Order: sequence, then C-alpha cells, then structure tokens
Amino acid sequence: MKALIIVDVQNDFCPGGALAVPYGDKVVPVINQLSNKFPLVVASKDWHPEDSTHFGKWPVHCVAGTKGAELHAGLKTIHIHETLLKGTSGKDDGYSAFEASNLDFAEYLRKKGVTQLYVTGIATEYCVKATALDSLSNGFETFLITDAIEGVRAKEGDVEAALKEMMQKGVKMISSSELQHI
Ligand code: VGL
Repeated sequence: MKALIIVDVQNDFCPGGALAVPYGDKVVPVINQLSNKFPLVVASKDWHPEDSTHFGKWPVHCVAGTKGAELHAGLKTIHIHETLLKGTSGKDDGYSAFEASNLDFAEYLRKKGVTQLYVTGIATEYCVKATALDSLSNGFETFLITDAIEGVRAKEGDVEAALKEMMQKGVKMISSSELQHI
C-alpha cells in the first residue's frame, strides 16, 4: 500500500512567510492533483515553541498556533488523514516527519499496511530530505516526487547535493505525471 506525505507546506515557508522558500507555493497545485490518488495522506507541520533553540540557526518561523504555522490556504486538506507536529520540544530541529511528537509515524504507517512512501513538500534540503532518509531507514520503499518539492537554496548546489544524496541512499525519483494513473 502507498501513502503520501506532505512535508511542511506552511505559510512561513511560502512567499511572504518568515522563512520563505522561493517558489514554495509552487508545490501546492501539484500536491492537490495527487492527494486523491493515494489511499493514505499525511501532512507534517513544523510546530515550534517561541523560544526554540532551533531559532539560533533560523529566523523565527512556524511558531505553534500562529498564522505562519498554518498550512498554505490553497492546499486541499480533505484527503489528509493525519497531521504530524514536529520540532515541538524547543530543543530539537524536528526536520523529519518521523520525529513528530504527536504520533509515531513509522508505527502508524506499518499498522496501516503501508510499504511505499511518496514524499512531497518543503524544503528539499532539510525537512524533505530528512523525512525521505528516515523513511528508508524505517524500511519503506521511498519515492520523491521531484516536481512536488522546493528548496531553500541558501547556497548554490545545495538542492542538487541533497537530491544526489537521497538517490545514492536509495530514494527513487518520480514525477507527478508518472503517478496520474496509479
Ligand atoms: C525547514 C529550515 C528550517 C524545512 C524547517 O521545513 O525544510 N527548513 N526549518
């Protein structure tokens, strides 16, 4: 069984947000086209306390309960079965959806009979990569939907390096058009 994870498609990672990813919102229509094709869809949210140590590395973003932490208003949520909250402790970065504090994501997927996880969202070099690599280490066949992700691009080459690392470790690359008839 297949599942789709939508990583951090939140206002603060989209243009106008506190940690805006260039073109972050471009993933929204692509994900909307895909979400009804999967029997199980889960979204993750960065959900930090105001005084998180994570803000030593990054501008303050996705503070729990704020507008910036809400999912992008254009994202279709009717197919989302669960929302994972991560980075909640104030001490952890919470890059991976598998670090969620409100649900053991790996166990949840196993109980539902999921064997393949398809990864989408923001941002390619951080939360998307961490989620895809944790998916592999938890034994799921892992796919990255390459036109449904966007990178921070703090430095040139970061996105390409992240894609290469994921591929070398066993993440399979697929485009949304290849998934139209699953
Ligand atoms: C993220 C940087 C800092 C992400 C989160 O969602 O990829 N990136 N916090």
